[in-house]
Amino acid sequence: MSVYLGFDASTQSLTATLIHSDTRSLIAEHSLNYAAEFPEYGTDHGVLRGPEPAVVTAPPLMWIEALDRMMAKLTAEHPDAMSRLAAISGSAQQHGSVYLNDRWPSDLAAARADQPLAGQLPNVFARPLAPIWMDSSTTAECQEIEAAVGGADILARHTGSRAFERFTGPQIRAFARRDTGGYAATTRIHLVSSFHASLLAGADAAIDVGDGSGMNLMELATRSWWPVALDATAPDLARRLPAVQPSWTVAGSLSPYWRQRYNLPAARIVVWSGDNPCSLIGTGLVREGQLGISLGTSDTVCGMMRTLRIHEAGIGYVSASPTGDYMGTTVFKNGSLARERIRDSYGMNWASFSVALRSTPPGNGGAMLLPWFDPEITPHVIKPGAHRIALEADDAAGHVRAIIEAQMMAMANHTHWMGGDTSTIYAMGGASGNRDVLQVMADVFGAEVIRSRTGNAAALGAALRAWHADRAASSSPMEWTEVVAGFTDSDPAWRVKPRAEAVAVYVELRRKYADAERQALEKL
Ligand code: XUL
Repeated sequence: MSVYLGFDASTQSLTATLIHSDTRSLIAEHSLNYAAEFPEYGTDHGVLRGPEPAVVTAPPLMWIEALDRMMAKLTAEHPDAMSRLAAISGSAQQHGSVYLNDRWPSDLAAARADQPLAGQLPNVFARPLAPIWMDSSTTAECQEIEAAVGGADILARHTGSRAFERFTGPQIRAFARRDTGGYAATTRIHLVSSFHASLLAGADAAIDVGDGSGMNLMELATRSWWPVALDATAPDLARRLPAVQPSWTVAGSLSPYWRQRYNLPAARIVVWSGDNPCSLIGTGLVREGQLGISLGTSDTVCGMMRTLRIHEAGIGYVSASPTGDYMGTTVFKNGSLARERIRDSYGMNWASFSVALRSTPPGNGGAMLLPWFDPEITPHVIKPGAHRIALEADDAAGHVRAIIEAQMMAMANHTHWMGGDTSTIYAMGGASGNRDVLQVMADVFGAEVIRSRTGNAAALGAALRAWHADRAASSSPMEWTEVVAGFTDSDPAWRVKPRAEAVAVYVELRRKYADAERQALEKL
């Protein structure tokens, strides 16, 4: 009986999903919330914001502690399953980068099993904090990189996207410029994903092509680092980056630290990937054209593509997918934190939030909100601010409907470029557990919305990737459709159909919303 473990190191929490491959069943799913479990790091929802609001980081030491605590929990609660672990992989928030110095390889390899790992790695960082995907402070670097490679369209054609503030290349350039000493001391730059995989393997793990696509550094056609982009980004970058490898690469086996500390077998460590590529697998979207919407810290719309389709003007981005194909992704930064902001500012909980949604009509009587509380990725908004249109400040229920309608309309309006079949939408992520939210999604898209049974698609996707890679490494490869079968079936109780009258309202309202967006952007 083989057991596979998938992690999801997301912005706000670390989740672990354990599966049995033989019985195609879920053994367990556990989550640790960073802010609640590790208050000593002082994060707010897992992130740190400095005096400059555009700068957003997270402490990598906290991630190490979380990995240790999760392993302790899993082995205490599921000793039998953990003793049969065949392979482990993971998913992580994309784009974030970890800067390590020359002590990293030796201190990691020498870690002793009788002491926690974080306490043994305080000196391996060339930069104590990791910039993450929510950072929007690198507009100048984006422009410089685009200019140096010959233009935004050329960068998009080669790497899958124009330069985005949160992408790793612009972030590396900003660090190399703002802290030349820190950059000089950096001998290795990992993504959040490859950093976690390295911790498990006890040595540098490769960056997978899926997460590597979110850096503005990898050439999609060859799936290797693009020297022109490396040169445009920072001096002597090639030697600081790990290799980039297919998503089913085995990076090594579980290091002695974990084996001895938790009495675990030498499970294969499969390279980690980004949360969006992993969610695609965990929702079973392995066929061309199926569109998935994840309602998480960020809201994202993803779909698998067999052939490359680039959005050169740069609304969304294209990456290599874990299946070996391509995937399109469009990201909306004001996701769950914006929903929570409305919930909290009107003293609601999720139950009263739902009541408010049900008590307001589709179209909200013409009241609208452009919910750019944080700088927005889609559309590109650097100067944050929410814009209310015919919406009274004290109208609590109106705000609830306005935020959900705005998020759904923005997603529907900005994702045409991905092509794809919008007659059925696969919903995932925390807020997909709210049927009233899914009803708005169904009505705005005019599509049936299906929710998969799994709570955490990214962690499940990581566990399934571990299984797929383990079989490939054992010379008995499986087709992706076979890997996901049974695990990613939709829940018949969670199929939400569009209502014709509401669909008609949104056909009109989506145009008005697009106009309102355009006007607001012109004034910024
Ligand atoms: C993707 C993106 C976010 C993060 C965090 O481009 O920035 O979805 O991966 O979830």
